[in-house]
Amino acid sequence: MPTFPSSIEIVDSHTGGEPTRLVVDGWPQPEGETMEARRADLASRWDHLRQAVVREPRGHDAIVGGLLTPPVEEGSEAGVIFFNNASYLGMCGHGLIGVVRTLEHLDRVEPGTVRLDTPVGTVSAELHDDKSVTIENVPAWCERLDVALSVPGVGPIRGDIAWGGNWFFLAHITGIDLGLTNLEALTALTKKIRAAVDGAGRVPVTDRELIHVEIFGPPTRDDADSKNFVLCPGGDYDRSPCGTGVSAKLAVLFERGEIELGERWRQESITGSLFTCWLERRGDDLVPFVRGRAWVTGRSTLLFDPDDPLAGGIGL
Ligand code: PYC
Repeated sequence: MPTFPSSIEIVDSHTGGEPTRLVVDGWPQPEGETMEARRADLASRWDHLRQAVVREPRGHDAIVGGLLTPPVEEGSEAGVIFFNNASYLGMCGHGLIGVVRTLEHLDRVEPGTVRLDTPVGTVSAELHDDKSVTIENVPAWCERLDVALSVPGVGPIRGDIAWGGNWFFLAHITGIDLGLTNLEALTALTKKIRAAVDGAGRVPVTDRELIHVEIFGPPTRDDADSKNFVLCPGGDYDRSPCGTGVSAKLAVLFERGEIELGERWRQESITGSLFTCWLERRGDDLVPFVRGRAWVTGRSTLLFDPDDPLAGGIGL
């Protein structure tokens, strides 16, 4: 029988519309010398807490959760393991921006640089005086361009596979309305594409379930270069422009020779929020930078009554 603590302390925020729920106390710490080991320990021993914190009735499908841990690297402020209604994430761009604002809210950081350890590497972030945050993400790369896929109910399509802290399939689909009124069709289409990508075994097996699907189109804001729709692994869509998704997009644009190092790319989300992003080179690595804003929306105590049959959340 899974056991629950009597309470868990959380701070909620949103980054460009996408929620982050940071667990700051009450959750037994996972064991391990590395963040990857801690994520594996969390998944094997405390997965019921992941589900309880982000799923209904305490959460909802759009929430990305984060568990704050002690750091593993010298000079880091903390570690963070991101998760959602379906599984665990490598990195999370909007989530990291939310974590930095949350740490500021908790008086743990001030404007300046802060380093945070994640299961896929240490990420540096700059909290600016205007409260926006720039993250220096883990290196991004383009795995494969122009992958041909046959999508049942859609037909043949092409797309690129890239890593930006999570795996992404960037579908070449044009002429579809990227408006909030078209969410149902966008979700149905990207779910079909994801099933076809999974079925084709195009990404490393252990990460296959973490594939996100992105579609791009013309922006609606004058100050943006592109607008996107991003399907997350749990079946809901990203309300922000997706920090790891735009990192993957930059890697593809660079591979195609469509963007230069340092050149700004302004990515609009389906909700109209904006991230400003660019690439820099560090040795052989292409490092994406993503600047956006988050707002703290709540601070609460989740309660777990031993009598509650839904203490562990409602399954998918
Ligand atoms: O911002 O990287 C991101 C992200 C991943 C899933 C939801 N948001």
